Amino acid sequence: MRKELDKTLEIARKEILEVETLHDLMQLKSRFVGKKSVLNNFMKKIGSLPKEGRPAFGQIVNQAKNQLAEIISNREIEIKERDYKKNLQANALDITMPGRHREQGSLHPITKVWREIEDTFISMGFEVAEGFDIEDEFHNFDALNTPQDHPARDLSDTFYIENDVLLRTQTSTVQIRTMENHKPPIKIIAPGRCYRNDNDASHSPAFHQMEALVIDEDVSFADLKDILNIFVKKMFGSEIESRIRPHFFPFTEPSAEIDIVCVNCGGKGCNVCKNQGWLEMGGAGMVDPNVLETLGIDSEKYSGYAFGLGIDRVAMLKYKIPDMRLLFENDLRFLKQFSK
Ligand code: 2NM
Repeated sequence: MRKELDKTLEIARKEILEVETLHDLMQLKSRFVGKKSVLNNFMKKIGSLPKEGRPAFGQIVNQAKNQLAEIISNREIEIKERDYKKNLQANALDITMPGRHREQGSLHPITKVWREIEDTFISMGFEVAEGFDIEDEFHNFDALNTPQDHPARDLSDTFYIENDVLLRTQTSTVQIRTMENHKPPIKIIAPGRCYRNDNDASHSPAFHQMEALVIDEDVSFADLKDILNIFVKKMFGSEIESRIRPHFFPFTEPSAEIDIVCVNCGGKGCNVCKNQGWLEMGGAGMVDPNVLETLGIDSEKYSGYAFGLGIDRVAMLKYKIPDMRLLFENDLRFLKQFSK
């Protein structure tokens, strides 16, 4: 029986050391050291031995059982460690890889400049007025003292939807509606989208304007120059000079165009300002008495100034954007430069 036991132990050790999975190991465990195991069978057979040999053999079987149990538990630790390492390797995480991040959006440069201009005038006591993109000829032309044969009324300049229905060519329509509905004093800005049949590097068929209107007693051209000067310095910096040049608009008299010193060359002359040293930013003037009277405002008692700025043009000047079309292409490589 001793020989049989040794043989069994030898087989058990070999099988335990060769077993590869935890599952198979547990089967070996129950086969060799469990309740119905081979070693328990040896215990049961003790009775068939001569009496004096029984205790010694019992001890031997017990020792063998303990030994096997230890080998099994060592093998179990080995297998578990091996599986753990395998698992770590299979699911390895490279903590040096860049993380996945959410892209941060940003305001469009036109929106930024729009809000900045708006805030500047609000801080000087202006209210923001809004109107309609689709207008009639009275509010877009007639009330603005624009003659019937003025070229701006041409199909080639204005988008007509049908007879007497058109896309506004300037936001002056908003000032006209304000004068229709409110008595002076009036102090408003009218930001919004305008439409003209024009399309090149410095003109977009849908562009943005900010027009202002101030009407009160004793409003003078000096007040107009003052407010424009304050605006330019707030928008572009205190060192930036501006000037006004005589011009003509049907709705203002006298009229002027507003220039600022070229932000690119500082006035020396470059390709941005076409060697002029100055860049055009908008138009301005004293509201023509005809316009006031048409809207029932006493032009003997009241006077006013108005001006209009191209928001897109201001954005181009401020950010040195060479082509207006860049503002409307929505190319992320361009827009991302304004995310700060
Ligand atoms: C400009 C330039 C000069 C203007 C005039 C008026 C109104 F309604 F009062 F007559 N609104 N806007 C005006 C004057 C607009 O834009 C270049």
